[in-house]
Amino acid sequence: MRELGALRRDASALDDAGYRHLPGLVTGHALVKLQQAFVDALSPNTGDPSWVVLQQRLLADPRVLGVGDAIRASVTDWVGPVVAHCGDICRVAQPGHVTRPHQDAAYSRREDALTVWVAVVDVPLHSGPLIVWPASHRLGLLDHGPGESGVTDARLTDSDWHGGALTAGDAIAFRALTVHASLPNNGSTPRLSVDYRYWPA
Ligand SMILES: O=C(O)CCC(=O)C(=O)O
Repeated sequence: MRELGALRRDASALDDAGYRHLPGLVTGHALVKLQQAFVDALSPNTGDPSWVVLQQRLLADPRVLGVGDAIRASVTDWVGPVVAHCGDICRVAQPGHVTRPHQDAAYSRREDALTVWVAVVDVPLHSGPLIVWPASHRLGLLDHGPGESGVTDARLTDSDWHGGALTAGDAIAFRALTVHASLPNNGSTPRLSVDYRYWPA
């Protein structure tokens, strides 16, 4: 695996590589409030929430919505006007979790969408950061297996993945056709993140 970092930070990366690495995209009060929203939603006082309940709590939370709205301004600079909150997901990836390689367009059917995945906590390699297959958006929509089994394309085994440890507030923006996955969370704590999704306006 090669580092995301220095390679793909420039604005043209979304077209060339299908992703853009955005260290420190969310900082200061906005980051603290986003983290607190997760703490509140996961508080033992409110019970162990199911996936649906967690999404209902967090996706209606102004601290989560506010970050997505702020990122929309940047996304508009990169790709033109977009609509925010088009299928956002707040993730609590428990120890043992791994996300199989997939393209979001296989599920959303929106090849023109853009995702901005934000680390809510520090994500060292052993906690399962997001990784991307660079330039895979140029391959078109690939075959996906049933359920969440992901991409079945044989080229996957030879692909050169980009990824690395992330700090809270770091983000990766990627196109809906860019194949992405996560490393396994081999840590002892949940890996928290939000994927904000944007569609052309
Ligand atoms: O956070 C993950 O493990 C997966 C994220 C993802 O698939 C996405 O943002 O589309």
